[in-house]
Amino acid sequence: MITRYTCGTPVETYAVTADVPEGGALQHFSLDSREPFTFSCRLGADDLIFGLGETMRGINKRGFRYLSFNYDDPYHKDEMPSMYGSHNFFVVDGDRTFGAFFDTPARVAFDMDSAGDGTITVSCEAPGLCLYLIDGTDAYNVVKQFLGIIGPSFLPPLWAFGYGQSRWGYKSDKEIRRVADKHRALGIPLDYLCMDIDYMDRYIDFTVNGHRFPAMTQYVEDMKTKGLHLVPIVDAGIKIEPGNPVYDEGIQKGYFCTNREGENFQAEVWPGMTHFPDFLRAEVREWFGEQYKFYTDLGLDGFWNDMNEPAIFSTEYRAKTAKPDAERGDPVQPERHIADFKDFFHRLEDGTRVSNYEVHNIYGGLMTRASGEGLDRLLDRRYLLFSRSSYIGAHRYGGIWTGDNASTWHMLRQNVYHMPSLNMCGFLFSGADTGGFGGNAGRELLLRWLAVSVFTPLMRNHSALGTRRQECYRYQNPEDFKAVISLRYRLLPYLYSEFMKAALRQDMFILPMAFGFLGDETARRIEDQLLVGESIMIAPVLEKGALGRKVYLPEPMTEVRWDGEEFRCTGADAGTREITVPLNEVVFYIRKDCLVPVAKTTAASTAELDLSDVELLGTGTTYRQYLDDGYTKDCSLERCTVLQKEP
Ligand code: MIG
Repeated sequence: MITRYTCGTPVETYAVTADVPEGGALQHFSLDSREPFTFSCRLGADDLIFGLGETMRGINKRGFRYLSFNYDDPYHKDEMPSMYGSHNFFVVDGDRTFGAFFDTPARVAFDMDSAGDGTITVSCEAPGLCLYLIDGTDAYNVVKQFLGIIGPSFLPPLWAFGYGQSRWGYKSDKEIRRVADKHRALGIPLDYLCMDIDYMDRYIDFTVNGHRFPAMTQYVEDMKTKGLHLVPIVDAGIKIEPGNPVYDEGIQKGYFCTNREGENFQAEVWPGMTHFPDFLRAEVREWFGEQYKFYTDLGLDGFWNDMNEPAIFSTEYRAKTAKPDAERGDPVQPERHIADFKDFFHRLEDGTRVSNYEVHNIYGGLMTRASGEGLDRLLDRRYLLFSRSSYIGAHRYGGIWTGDNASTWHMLRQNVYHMPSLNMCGFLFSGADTGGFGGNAGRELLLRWLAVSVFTPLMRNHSALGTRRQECYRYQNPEDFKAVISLRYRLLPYLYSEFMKAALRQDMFILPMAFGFLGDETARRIEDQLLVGESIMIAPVLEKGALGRKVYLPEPMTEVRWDGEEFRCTGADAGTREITVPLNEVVFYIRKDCLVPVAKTTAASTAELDLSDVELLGTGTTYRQYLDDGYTKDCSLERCTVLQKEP
């Protein structure tokens, strides 16, 4: 049961697509103050809290504070209050089981019992908000109801589930081609390569640097014949440069955000001084979406939206007004994180002006919507789109990646924690920078990270300028990397099918153990094992130097060991066991009475993969496989066929 509780005059966020009735008296929370709107609720001693999407720390969010205020901070540490996205939905699981979604584009602070006295406090700095409250039989049931009101997930093409290689610093078509050739020569599967900001002319969106990429159309075509897609980055800001048609038209039509004085807001980002498109208006979104024609005309069908929190290097207003943090007394967020957004204004559909500070968290998600809707008009096939910033609802238009993590064991673990939390908020197509963005990835870390990424929808190796080169072939024994990545391709008949079924049913793809084994107290608290689709449980090795790990099985399962060549299946009893996992192997589990279809051979790219030529692993008797050509927009559960295991 879902009800809505409206406070003040909320700004439209487009998160909820269903018509949810107003519920009368406030349930579960008490409203303690109206400025800011502050809600509190009491927890039972053993209650857990799930949700909050892209936030740091574990799957159970209890015991800490979090903040929704999209921000680009490349130093991810547990204490950082907010990341790139705002996902204001959580579920209390315990004495009472209910979900709450605080739908507001403004800053929201969540104190999830940081004092340890059993209190949740949520403060919303907005003149209005809608609070959606969901009652359900268990936490998973609550999440499914929530996913039901925010609309279905974006559906990427099959190739987007392949392995992708990316790096900030690839300078030319030749360099990217060399990277691709190396993968092909060593038999490391690969489906796409990302082009970071250096493909552009002076970091200007919707341009190509003609010296570095002299024949882009031909290049895109050539790569496609090798089964490779190119994925350009697109930044939010438009360079101030008269003569550039996108800039000129934006100025002429009044499509950019303004400052306090009503002039176009200026901020320094990669291209120098830029203006930001006012994505809060439909007309502006439509215009921005049309600009992707520049890329689709080149034959491109994958896109990567960045810097859309928006990230800003500097503004004059910040230089003039920002007080040192010590003088401000904002306990959760440094001044430099917020000053820019108070001199940055939007015009809403009805003509009202609001500062970005008040609607900050929906900006990036609306960029995704603008590009997704544009691409939908431009292309008759599915395309890849993922974004850095997001708000709930943006999952209908594209995926997200979790931004500038680092090559550390801690961030590998965080990737595992993020996946179910993002799924609870609708972001099924997501993943982290495999191997870590900042810092230097060692061989062991990259191999263990790949073994996790095999199971995340977005599987992309990405690293920052100036860090150690992170392509698999740079490390000793590249065949070990090939072995791990090949598992992804062998598993794609299952992973693709499970993703599509979850998306079409408005369900989760990656779940916490708690959701799969209701009533099992151990499973309820486990954070380093996950469920992937309905048949697989993973228990990845997340510790440096570890030969293996301890695994908890809530029920008897099939233990599957992949050694790069074949699958070895053995029965495993319920309970706790110790497993050894060499760096070039992956162990995963198939749930009781379940099946996993695996491809009979691996492939250099998804273009060569036959999803219907499968072998069935596990002890189940039937599996419902979703199958299509990998591109069609006409997706429905009717495309499922039932596979039977021969006795
Ligand atoms: O200020 O385009 O998160 O993936 O490589 C950094 C360069 C801008 C941030 C993205 C990262 C990308 C980088 N970008």
